[in-house]
Amino acid sequence: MVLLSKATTEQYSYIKNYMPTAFSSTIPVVDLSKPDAKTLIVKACEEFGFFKVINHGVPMETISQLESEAFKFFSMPLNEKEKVGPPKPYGYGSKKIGHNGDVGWVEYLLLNTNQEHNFSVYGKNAEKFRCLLNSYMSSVRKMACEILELMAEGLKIQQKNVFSKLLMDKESDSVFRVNHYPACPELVNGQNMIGFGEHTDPQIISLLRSNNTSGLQIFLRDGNWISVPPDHKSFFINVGDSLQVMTNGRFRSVKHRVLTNGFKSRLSMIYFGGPPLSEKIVPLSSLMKGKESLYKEFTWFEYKNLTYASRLADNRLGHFERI
Ligand code: GA4
Repeated sequence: MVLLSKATTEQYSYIKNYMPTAFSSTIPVVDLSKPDAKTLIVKACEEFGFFKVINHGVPMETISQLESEAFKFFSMPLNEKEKVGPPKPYGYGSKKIGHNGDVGWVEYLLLNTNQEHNFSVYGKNAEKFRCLLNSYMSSVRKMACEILELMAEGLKIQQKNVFSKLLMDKESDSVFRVNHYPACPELVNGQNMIGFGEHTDPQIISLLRSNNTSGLQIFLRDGNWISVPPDHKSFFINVGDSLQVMTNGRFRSVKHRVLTNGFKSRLSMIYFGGPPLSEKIVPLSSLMKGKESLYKEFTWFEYKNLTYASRLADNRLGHFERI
């Protein structure tokens, strides 16, 4: 990544009225190997839309090897990285996020989990990178399905695979993202720059892991941002907007953002589990029990189009709320 001059950094957002937040110890931790996992998952999704997972079953070996390949990719010269092509919709991006003017102190790779990419442009380690990505993505999708099935059980839904089948569908519109946040040399009046601005994820569920560098923050219902202590061995799970709708608002998608770190670079990898484009995103009838749907009907295709036409911080679900 090219270092930015002070003049350039002025275009970037800073945290307004930034108060250093203490690392939170309130983030729920779910041990997937324990019998109470399903109850804890439901509680965490209702209260935070966010939780940490341990005993997740993704081999640490795959994780560290992929992380090291990703670091190698991002250390290549910009013109080499740009050979991957722009992130429209999949490719390499730097500083610009989406297509509507959002920027952040970040460079990234966006990949579609179902498409074969042309890895020859990824430098001499292309084949290794491709294999590691494939095995990481299939382990993480397996974990995502396991979590979604525990959710269905915890919600006492008879059809255990009601959510997970959407990720298992061969048309599932899932995305994989690798974000690299270089240590940010520019601190203005002690304020950290935004790496990735606040937003909710539009899909069903997101599974994130990072190296041991802090930066991720989540927005609590009481109106406070809290910092998520980094933990390179665990995964962090976000409820996405589509799951909020499918549970008729019982689970809430979590607003989150990433701040840059002044000293260390942060590398995160996120699997966004999405449904097929034609899927209708509606509350599950078993969760309605005579209640009205809080949302107008839409397909994932319609929601995705709206997402890509919006700015990061926009309230996308607001367009579909019944008043
Ligand atoms: C947020 C979640 C995923 O990273 C993503 C992002 C997408 C992008 O980077 O192209 C978006 C963003 C995300 C929501 C609003 C739009 C689209 C950037 C942006 C400004 C890949 C996604 O699906 O939605």
